[in-house]
Amino acid sequence: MDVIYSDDCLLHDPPYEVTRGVVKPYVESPARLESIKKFIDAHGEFRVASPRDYTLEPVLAVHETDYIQYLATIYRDWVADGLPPEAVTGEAFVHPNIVSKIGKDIYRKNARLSPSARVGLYTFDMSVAYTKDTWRATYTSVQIALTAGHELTKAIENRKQGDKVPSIYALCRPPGHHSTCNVAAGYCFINNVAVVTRFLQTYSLQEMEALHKPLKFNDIIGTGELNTVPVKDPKKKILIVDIDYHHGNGTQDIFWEDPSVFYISLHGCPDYPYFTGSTEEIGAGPGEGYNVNVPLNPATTTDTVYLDNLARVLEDKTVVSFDADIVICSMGLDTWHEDPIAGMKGLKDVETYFKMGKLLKTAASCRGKPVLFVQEGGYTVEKLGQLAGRVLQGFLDA
Ligand code: SP5
Ligand code: ZN
Repeated sequence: MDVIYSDDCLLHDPPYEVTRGVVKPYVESPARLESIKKFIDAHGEFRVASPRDYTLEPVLAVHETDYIQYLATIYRDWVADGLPPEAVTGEAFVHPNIVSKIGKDIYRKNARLSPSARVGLYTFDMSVAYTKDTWRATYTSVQIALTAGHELTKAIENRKQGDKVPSIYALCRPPGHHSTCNVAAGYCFINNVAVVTRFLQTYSLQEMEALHKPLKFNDIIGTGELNTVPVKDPKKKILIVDIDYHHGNGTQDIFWEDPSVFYISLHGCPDYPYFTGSTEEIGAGPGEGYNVNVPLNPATTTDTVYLDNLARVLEDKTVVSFDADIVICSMGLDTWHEDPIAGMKGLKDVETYFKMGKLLKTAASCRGKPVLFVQEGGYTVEKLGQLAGRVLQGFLDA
């Protein structure tokens, strides 16, 4: 299996976060990625390659231009304002009940006046911190997902009868599934899975070939307005299976009204991000019925309970009849019982991860379908290589 990876993802290294009133070392650390990379390097079935650059065009098909400008400039503006250079963090957040009467145009204009206000406009919580190199790592992270999307498309188009099912792993950080089109949340800035979903749906192989160039970090500071990109019709159906411990509120939000993307999430409940993730959330308009949440009680979820739920949802007839062209796995590894910020109490067997990978190949909704694995959360640093590796090996083995 090809694995797309870059050392530039290690550059994002905030000193701290605030969790429940306590200042702690930033949990989403570069060491996480190094642990996984070590496992990948030690196992012959994986081949590591570097990302290419697909520009910001596919990113702007998902995220608001203002938001991307913000990600690229906030650190500079914060420091220029005399604020602490260690990290940018939120102070006041734009709670809906504070601004409901004055309307979006006015509060957005007000927020432009200070960096702190901009952080509050575009950030959900206090586990988000921006440093000098956050934009660079974030840019690289999404280019890793896009490179993986391009490689997978090549493998799909060149697939001959008898060839094994195409699969690839985007080994990236920062993760993405909490970020919406204009909000950073839960260590996530750009929604890597959402961007590569749209890329796979709307770019032909020829367009992918024409777009890419050697990776050159796009420091868009000072280049003025970014172009907004025209909306293109989705030509492929994507099934997203989010196995991160946390609900992928961002991915759900982005595809809420979209019947071409089926979003499934298994997650601990009640827990962060708190306001989303119930079974009632099924999508809306044409997207109604294309969003399935499986909240699980972290205190009572065991290896068997987890696998039974994953199997059940992947065998569900609405998911099977959706008949996806491609499956994307939002691969969080924070379900592990020892995870410092998450974890299902009874999920204790590493072989459960092998079985998760296997299900992504054998379940009726996934059988024969190409799979793109994209790294999300997971914080038991020393264990992560093994957990990631077993998911991928479970897929390869089945
Ligand atoms: C990508 C990802 O996994 N993001 C997670 C962000 C979580 N940030 C808030 C952490 C809150 C810690 N809650 C402790 C609950 C213990 N059950
Ligand atoms: Zn998570």
